[in-house]
Order: sequence, then C-alpha cells, then structure tokens
Amino acid sequence: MNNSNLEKSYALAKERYAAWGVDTDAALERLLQIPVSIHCWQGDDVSGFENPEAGLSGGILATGNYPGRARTADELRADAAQAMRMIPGRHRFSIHAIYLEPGAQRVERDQIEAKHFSHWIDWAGELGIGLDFNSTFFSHPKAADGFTLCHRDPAIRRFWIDHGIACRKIGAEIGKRLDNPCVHNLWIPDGMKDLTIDRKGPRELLKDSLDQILAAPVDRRWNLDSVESKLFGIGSETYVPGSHEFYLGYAAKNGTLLTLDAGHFHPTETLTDKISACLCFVEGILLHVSRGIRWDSDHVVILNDDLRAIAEELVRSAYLDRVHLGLDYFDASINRVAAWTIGVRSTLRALLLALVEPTAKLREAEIRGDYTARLAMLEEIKTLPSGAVWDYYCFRHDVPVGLAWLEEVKQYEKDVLAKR
Ligand code: RNT
Ligand code: ZN
Repeated sequence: MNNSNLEKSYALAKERYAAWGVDTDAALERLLQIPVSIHCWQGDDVSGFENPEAGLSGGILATGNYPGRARTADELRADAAQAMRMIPGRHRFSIHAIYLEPGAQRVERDQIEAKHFSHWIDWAGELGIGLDFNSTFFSHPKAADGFTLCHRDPAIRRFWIDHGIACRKIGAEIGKRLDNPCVHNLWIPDGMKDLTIDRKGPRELLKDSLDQILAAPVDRRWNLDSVESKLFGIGSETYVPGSHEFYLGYAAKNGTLLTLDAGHFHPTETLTDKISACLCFVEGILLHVSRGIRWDSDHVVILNDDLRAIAEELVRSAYLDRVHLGLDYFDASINRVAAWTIGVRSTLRALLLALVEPTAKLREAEIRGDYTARLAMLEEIKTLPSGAVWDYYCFRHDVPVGLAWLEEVKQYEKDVLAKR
C-alpha cells in the first residue's frame, strides 16, 4: 500500500472510532509508551553461552531444528536487533544468567558479576532500551537431580542461594548503569515426578532460601525482584514447591513482584482474571506472556482471545504502571527472528485493540445493568478498522507495514542465518 492510501485509510478509521468516542491518535501515543520485555531465549532455544552443549534441563523444552540458531552473544544481539527493526516502539530485552560472556575463563554461577554482562549492558545502552534479568536455576550439574533452592544438601542449596544473590546484584548494576530499573525474575525447576510424601519440607527450604536471597543488600531502586510459580513441569508433574499459592503468599508478604506465566496454570485458567485479584495484595506483576498448547509448550504468542483479554485487562483497569509486560516462549521449528517479530507485533496489536476499545461506553452499559447492550457492542466493535490504525502506526514508526517484514526476515535468513 502506498503512503497516501495508508493515511487515507487511517483517516477513515479514525472517523469510525471517533463515532464510538475513541481518539485513535491518543491511543497510538499511549501505545508508544508501553515497553514489552523481549526475551532473549527465543533466539537460541534457551541454550545460553555458559555451556551451550549442556542441553536444556529443568523440564522446559524447545522443539524443532530450524537452521540459523544464534551460537554466540554477538549473533544473538544481531538477530534481536533485526527483530527490533520490525517492531514499532522502543522495548526492553530480557536476558538470563546463562547468557554471560565470561571471556576465556569459566565462571561459576555463584560467582557471576555485572562485568560478565557488560556487552549486553553496552548494547542496551546504545539502543536506548532497558534490560531485564533472570537467574538461571537449570541446565547445570547442580540442578541435575531436580532440586536447587529446595535442595536437602545444604552445600548445593547454598550454591543456588549465592546464585540468586549474585543475580540480584547484577540486576541492580544493570538498572543503575542504564538508569532504568531492571526486573529480576526468579524461577526454579524444583519438583517431584511422582507421589510425594513430604510437601512441607521443600517449601520450608524454599522460603528460607528466598529469605536469604532477599536479605542481601541490593538497591531496590534499580533491581526489582519477581518470583514465578508453576503448576508442573516435565519431570515435576506431581509436586512443585514453588506453586501459585506459595509465591502469591511470598510476594504479598515480602514486597516482591509476582510473575504470572500464561502457561503455568491449569489449561482452563487464564491470566486475565488473576491480575486484578493478585494486584489487591502484591505491589506489581511481571507477566510472562506465552501460549500453551495442551501443556506449557511455550508456543509463539499470537493475537488470540487469551492475549487480547490480557491486554484488555491491563488497559481497562489502568494497570500498565504496575504490570511489567514480558514474553516467554521458544519455538525452534520456525525462523527465530520471525518468531520474535510475530510474538511482539501480536502483543502490541492486542494492546492497540484494547486502547481503541470504547471502554467508557461498555462500562456505562455494565453499570446500568444493560448486559444486552454490553454484549451487542462487544461483538460490533470486533470488526472496526483496527488494521488501518495498526498499519499507520507501523508506517509512522518506520517499521515494515503488513507482511513486508517477512521479506526482510527472509533476506536476513539468506544473508546471515543460512551461513551459520
Ligand atoms: C519455565 C519458566 C521460565 C522459563 C524462562 C526461560 O517454565 O516459564 O520463565 O521459561 O525463564
Ligand atoms: Zn516463564
């Protein structure tokens, strides 16, 4: 589509929305202010650079063998930058502790420091984006038996506590150096495959481990800790000490953020209804937007009802200042740069749809008790010309409009990925 058609389509769309009392210009300005934390691990199937041959453990799984996986931090940064060139707006990037660049010497996870991530910090600084951090409690010999912070062996538990402390310090240093607070997420794979006798013991150990991690003096202005629950994992089907109740209680009591991952609940449970419930008791939430198919399969996020409902909840309830929006999926069966692009663009489109919703009208109908009008309007607005608004947004922010981005990815695949 040429530029003048894009602008004409937008002008018509703007008029249609105005008739519903919606200001699309204001919606687009708001959208530009919302950062999405893009997860690094889509780019290399959660391998990292500590010991990429070690293989992914912890009951999470990247399936597929599409060529072109990033094998070095430079490759990963180049791929992510390519994806960001196709995503409107300025976002954040989320790295894991195993994405360190220690140089010639191997550095153990309880010894890592911000200097091992200095390339990442410099890169983020150059791009003018914030960085988020994740401690890595998996893909390591000391996690091989399925326990880390809940380990009964005090030496192993100590090792992982020290890892958590090291990561919080790194988070604070990242935040300070970028002048942009870093969200540090903590997820552990601990759990039992089969019938479990002692459900209490590992939870008490986990609570004590977390208390020790949080007791380390770390500047809360620059590092925001968040704890992530899970219902089950592969190999921890029967019992996971870090369950939702556990972490909801922990976060509420200790003032941390709470991470809600879309794939970490029973398949009929959605994040949408948890956000307002949890925010009555915790200061803030980190979302791991993901898409589980039958299990926590971490498929690429798409613009489906679940994603739309999350975005609607954030916008309708004005939670965007208390919710950090992050992505968590990894698909190795398609072009990885495309996987990033699709997921982030879909997330932004979901936010846009929520921002151009005539929420005031819907709310009035609900308060009046006119549920007929509420349902009728909700159906009617589904086909308002939001596509024209989105295209205009991409055009205005110098990223490919429509499927044009795919051509760029194909070219990048030919020029860069295929040569790996
Ligand atoms: C695992 C958790 C966790 C990881 C990433 C790699 O089930 O969702 O967030 O996916 O940290
Ligand atoms: Zn997650």
